[in-house]
Amino acid sequence: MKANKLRLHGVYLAYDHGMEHGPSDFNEENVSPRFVIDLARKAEVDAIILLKGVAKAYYDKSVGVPLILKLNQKTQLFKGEPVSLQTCSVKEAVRLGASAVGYTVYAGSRYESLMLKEFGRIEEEAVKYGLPVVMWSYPRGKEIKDDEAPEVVAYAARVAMEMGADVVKLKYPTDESALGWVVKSAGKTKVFLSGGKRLGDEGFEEHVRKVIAAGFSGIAVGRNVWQSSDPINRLKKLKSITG
Ligand code: FBP
Repeated sequence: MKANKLRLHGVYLAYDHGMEHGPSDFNEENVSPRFVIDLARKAEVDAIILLKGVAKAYYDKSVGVPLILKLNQKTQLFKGEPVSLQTCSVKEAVRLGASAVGYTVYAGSRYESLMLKEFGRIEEEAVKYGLPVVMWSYPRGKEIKDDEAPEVVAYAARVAMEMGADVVKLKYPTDESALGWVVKSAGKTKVFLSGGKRLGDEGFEEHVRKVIAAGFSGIAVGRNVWQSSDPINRLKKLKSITG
């Protein structure tokens, strides 16, 4: 399957929550991967983010939206130090039509070295296939007291840059004046905002305006879109802000 090229800018729609959080994030409509993939198609988002099971069963190139296939995953059922290891190869991602691969690194966890090692290998393999690599850079673990502290978010940006990620997905820092420093810390790595729990529509749009003004390239959002009562118009509005 020949993949569509990923634009390193704009709005990516995340839908890996069934595994990461469990189906409690969903309602009768958005529990269906078909419903969310259809949203992505109708709103012409810049990418959809899936894990391999949903991609295998529901995605093909007729969707017309580039796929970012996330290669590692974990559940919330395990309560130990955060660790998420690879469950899908780059080769399989290519076979499933991916335009890019993604991977979450929990820097600060006692298992960070395992994730950094896997990310390093994946990045080298992705380069061979000509695929961009997206890092979910989420410092976490018992040593991380506040994962949204500005210095922690900036460190997360730097980790992605030092590891060769093309795009990094970050939490919104608690001090907005740090947004510019976060972007600088990422160097040439494009910075995307991670959506988080559902805020009011206006509250979330305000965050998106601020990060774009600070030099972020886009957003990778899930719940703030598909948990809304009008997800297509939400996406269109967010796209008009990111450009
Ligand atoms: P949301 O916009 O819904 O927060 O999705 C972004 C995302 O990074 C998902 O890709 C991932 O499943 C989830 O957030 C991880 O959330 P958590 O911070 O709870 O690990």
